[in-house]
Amino acid sequence: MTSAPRTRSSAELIAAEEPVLAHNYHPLPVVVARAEGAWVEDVEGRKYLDMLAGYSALNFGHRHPALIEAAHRQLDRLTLTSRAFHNDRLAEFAERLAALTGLDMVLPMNTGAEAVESGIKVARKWAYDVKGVPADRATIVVAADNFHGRTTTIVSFSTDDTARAGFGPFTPGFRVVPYNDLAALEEAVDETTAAVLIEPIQGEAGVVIPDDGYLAGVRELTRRAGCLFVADEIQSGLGRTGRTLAVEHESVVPDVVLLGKALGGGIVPVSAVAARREVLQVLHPGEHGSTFGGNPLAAAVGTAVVELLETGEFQRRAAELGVVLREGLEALVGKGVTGFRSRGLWAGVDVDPALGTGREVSERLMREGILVKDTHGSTVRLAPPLTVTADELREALRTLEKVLSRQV
Ligand code: IF1
Repeated sequence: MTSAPRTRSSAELIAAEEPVLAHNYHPLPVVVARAEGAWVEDVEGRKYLDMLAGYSALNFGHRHPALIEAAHRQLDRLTLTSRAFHNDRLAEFAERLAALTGLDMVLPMNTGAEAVESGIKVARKWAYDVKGVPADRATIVVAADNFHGRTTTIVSFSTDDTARAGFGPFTPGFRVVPYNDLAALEEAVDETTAAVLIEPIQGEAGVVIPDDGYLAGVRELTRRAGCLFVADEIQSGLGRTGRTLAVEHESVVPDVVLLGKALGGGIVPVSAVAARREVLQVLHPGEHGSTFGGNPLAAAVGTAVVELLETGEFQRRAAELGVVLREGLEALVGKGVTGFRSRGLWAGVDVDPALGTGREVSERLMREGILVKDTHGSTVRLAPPLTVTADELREALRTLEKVLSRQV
């Protein structure tokens, strides 16, 4: 009889990764073994409050019962057909996701980057087939400090050298303008412009929230210029900011919305392009696709996610608890926090560099049982599951205060 596999310790597992796992990350030294709700547990049984939530892929917490149930039910029936055939889950997913976003059609993909790439391809094809831009001349305007994923085309328009260096040659056809600058955007848009692609709030840049009126300005400018407004809501969407989509804070409806992360409930990769009919109907059979895009397991979980969002409960929780988060952070300004930006349950917190880098603060918080991730420099991102309680939020803020006052 084979003996039960020996459970290796956290330290042994971290060491075991080193020779065999690509070093494209520098994770905090914690090895998660199980999780539920807003809490994770490491190999040794230590518990941590997860204030990162998979960079907003775990908006409904770890293993939300309704999502796990939907996944188990589908696992016992059908997991993959490819799109060579129909499956009995995809129509409902597309119907309910379109209704949730207020758009007409859906293109199901898997990762966020695939949704972004698909959005770029569809915007370009719309420019040629509908707008009449000469072949191969379409341009797309993006914002400096953007983050839209890691593919070669996407890093082609990144302004972060770490994300670009060593991956050229790059895809042409992109123009970069400063974020939150309508005049610069106006300058960059011309008759070749297929779309303006922006994050309604810039996540990796440190939760950068544009001035009130910026999103409405982008909407008006793109309408006037006859190009598409493509909103990347992969991190900002699905309840995170207190609304279903972050663009709703300015009552703006883009032509195209890109979704991912939480759309898969933290269980399977699910992403999508949701768009006006005029845009997505430029795609004809054989022109785009994906082996797993729209698979029945993803569609079943995605539908369960949409169902959770249809009630508005998670959006209300993010808005209400966002007040607790904001008030808690306001109380820390001058006590190690030099500034912060927050909307709903999402905050970028700038820590006094004299107290340490974002990474050092994250490590101190980890030792105190709180998991967060730094972005750049001394900014720490807070994005707990939307299921977090007010008490858990206050505990995290108290721990942040303790860490910043160097009591630990
Ligand atoms: C990692 C942060 C990074 C995104 C937006 C598309 C994508 C993302 C607005 C691509 C992904 C993830 C990638 C992940 C860490 C996280 C992230 F911004 F959220 F913090 F890297 F910058 N649009 N963001 O935020 O989606 O292909 O990853 O599914 O570890 O790289 P993806």
